[in-house]
Amino acid sequence: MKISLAESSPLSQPDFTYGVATAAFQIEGAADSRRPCIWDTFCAMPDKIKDSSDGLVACDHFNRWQQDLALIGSLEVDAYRFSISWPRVMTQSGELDPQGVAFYIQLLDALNQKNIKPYVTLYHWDLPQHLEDKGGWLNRETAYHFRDYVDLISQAFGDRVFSYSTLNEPFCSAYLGYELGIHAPGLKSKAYGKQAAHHLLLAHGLGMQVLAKNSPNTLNGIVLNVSPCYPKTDSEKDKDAAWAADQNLNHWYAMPVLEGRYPESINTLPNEELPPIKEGDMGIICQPLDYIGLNYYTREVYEGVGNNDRHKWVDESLPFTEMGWEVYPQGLTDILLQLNKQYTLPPVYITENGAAMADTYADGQVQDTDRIEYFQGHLQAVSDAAEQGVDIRGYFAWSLMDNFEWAEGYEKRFGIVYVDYETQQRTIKASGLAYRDFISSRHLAKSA
Ligand code: IFM
Repeated sequence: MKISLAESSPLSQPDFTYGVATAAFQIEGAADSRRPCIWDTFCAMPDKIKDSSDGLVACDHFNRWQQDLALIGSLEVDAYRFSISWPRVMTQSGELDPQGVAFYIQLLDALNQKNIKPYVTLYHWDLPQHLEDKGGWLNRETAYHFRDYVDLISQAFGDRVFSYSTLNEPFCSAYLGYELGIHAPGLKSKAYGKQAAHHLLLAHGLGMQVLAKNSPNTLNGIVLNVSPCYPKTDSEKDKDAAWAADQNLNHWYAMPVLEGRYPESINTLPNEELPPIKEGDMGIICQPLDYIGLNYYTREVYEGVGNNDRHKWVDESLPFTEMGWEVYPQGLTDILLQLNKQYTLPPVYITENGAAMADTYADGQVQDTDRIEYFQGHLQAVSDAAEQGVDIRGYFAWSLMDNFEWAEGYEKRFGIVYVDYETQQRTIKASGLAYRDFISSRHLAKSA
C-alpha cells in the first residue's frame, strides 16, 4: 500500500517539509548521565505507568544515536524534530553541563552534515526534579529558570539549529500533570491546572524573547495539541459542552500566545481557579511567532450532562487506534480551518500526527497497513486545509520509532520504525517504507 497525494496538492510542492519526531525522555535512556526529572519520579511511584516501566533505558538512543541518525537519513526526510533534555544540559546550580551539551551538538552537527533540518523542542515534559521540588510549574520562578536555560542552550548551539519550539503541548503538561494527575508530577487540582498553564505560557513568552535575541535566524515558535470539539447533537446543552471543551483545550493556549488574552471561558471560573496573572504577563506571553506547530491525533465529541458538566462521546462505528482514539482525519481539516478563521495564524507546521496500532513483528517485517491508511487520510486532510487557504509548511510523523508512551509505557507503539526492546533492534515498518517512498517521489519530482 502506498501514500500518495495529487501532484497539484500544496503538500506535493518541493519546499513542503516532511519530517519525523521524537522526544528526549521517550527515547534517550541513559538516565545515569543526567539529573532526574519529574517523569523518573512519577515512574517510580506505584501504579502510575500501565506496564510499570520507566525511561531509564527507553530506546537507548543516547548510545545508539549514530545508528538512529542513519535510520532517519534512510527515510529521506527533510527534517528531524527532537527535544532537549533540560536535566541533561543544565546543572542544579543553573550552569550548562558540558557533557550533555556535547551530546546534542554532535547530533546537530551530524544532522546538518546530512542536510536534515534540526527542529529542536526545548521542553517536552521532562522538568528537572530539583525544580519540581520547589513547586515545579506551580512556581512562577520555574518560568524564569526556563528562560535562563533557553538563554544558555541557544548560545551554546549557535547556528546549528533550524527551528526552535519553546514548549510541546503545554495543555498536557498542565492538565494531565497538575489537574488530572495522570502524568508527572501527578498533582490533582483544577486550580493547579490553571496555575501551571499560566506559568508554562509565561515560560514560552520569556523563552521567545531570549530566542529573538540569541537566535533571530531560526524559526521560533510553540507546539500546541489541538482537537476540534463537536457537540453530539444540536441541543443547547451539547453545544455548550463542546464550546467549553474547545475553550479549555484549544483556545486556552492559542489565544494567549496569538492575541495576548485568555478566552471568554475565563469568566466562568471561580476565583480560586483563576490563573495568577501579574501585570505585563499577557504581553510577555504574546510574542511574535515565526510559526505555530500543531499536533493532531483525534477529534472530541461532547454531550452536556447538566450542572455544566460534560461527557466525551465516541462513535463506535469509526476505526480506533490502540490508544482508544477515533481515527477521524476530517477533524484535522476542521480544526485547521477553524483556527485559521479565528486567528491571524503564522505559518503552520503539523508537528505531530500518527497512530499507535497493534503491530505484529513477523519474518523481519511489520505490515502496518492500518497506520499507512492513517497517514494517507491525515495527509489528505492537511492537503484539503492547505487548498482552502491555510498556510501549512510542513508535516512530521509521530514517531520516528516506538518509544515510551508516558503513562501507557511501552505497550503502545507509535513508531514508523519497530523497536525490539530486548535487543534494541530497529526495523522499518511498512508505514516507514511507504512514508519514505512518498517523500522520495517528491524529491524525484523536485529534481526532474
Ligand atoms: O507520545 C506523545 C508525545 O510525547 C506528545 N504528543 C502525543 C504523543 C502520543 O500520545
